[in-house]
Amino acid sequence: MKHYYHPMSRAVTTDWLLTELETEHERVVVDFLAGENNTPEYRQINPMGKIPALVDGDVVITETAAICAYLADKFLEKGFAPPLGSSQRGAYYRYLFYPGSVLEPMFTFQQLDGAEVSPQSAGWGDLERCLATIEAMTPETEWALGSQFTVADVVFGGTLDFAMQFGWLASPSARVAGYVRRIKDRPAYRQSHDPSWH
Ligand SMILES: N[C@@H](CCC(=O)N[C@@H](CS)C(=O)NCC(=O)O)C(=O)O
Repeated sequence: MKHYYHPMSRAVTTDWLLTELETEHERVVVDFLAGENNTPEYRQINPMGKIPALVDGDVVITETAAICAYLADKFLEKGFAPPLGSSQRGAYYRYLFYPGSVLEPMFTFQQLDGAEVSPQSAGWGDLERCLATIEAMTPETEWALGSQFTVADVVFGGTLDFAMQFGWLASPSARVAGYVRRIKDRPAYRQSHDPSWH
């Protein structure tokens, strides 16, 4: 495994977990302060240009919490995640998702006080990087993980659909628009988004 890392970054969290797991890996320092995250090679790994990233064979994982979840599952026997089916799974997911989706934006915005947010320190970077990442993560056919529709489509596709409806994603590419169309064509989607219900 290759861990793309910098000591002054969120990658210390993933480094910490790798250390707890006592697992062998290669540490690749990406000096984002010197712009090493902006090379085409690194953007291939993470179109967001963010660290950390973990490459395990063919598998590329970005986002601190996703990397931690992946490692916990890969080394399930080490006990860093409650087993599938355990009632603790609910609390576990909450601890994983709440920091990135709620705490980080809240703390970042409350620091602003009229100043502009720095794309280098804000986890969400900027619109341009997000659009490139959405493009890279959107499947050209079928679903996020291939032929099987999964929760990845419900969460990721559902967010894209929401963003289109609210005009946040004003000019989606044909690839994104096609994916959202496939999402909207699902009978369960239609049932739960039935306008007559309101
Ligand atoms: N949501 C991402 C955020 C990662 C992030 O913002 N990393 C910063 C360092 S702490 C970074 O790579 N900044 C470089 C840049 O955006 O140019 C995660 O949790 O992994």
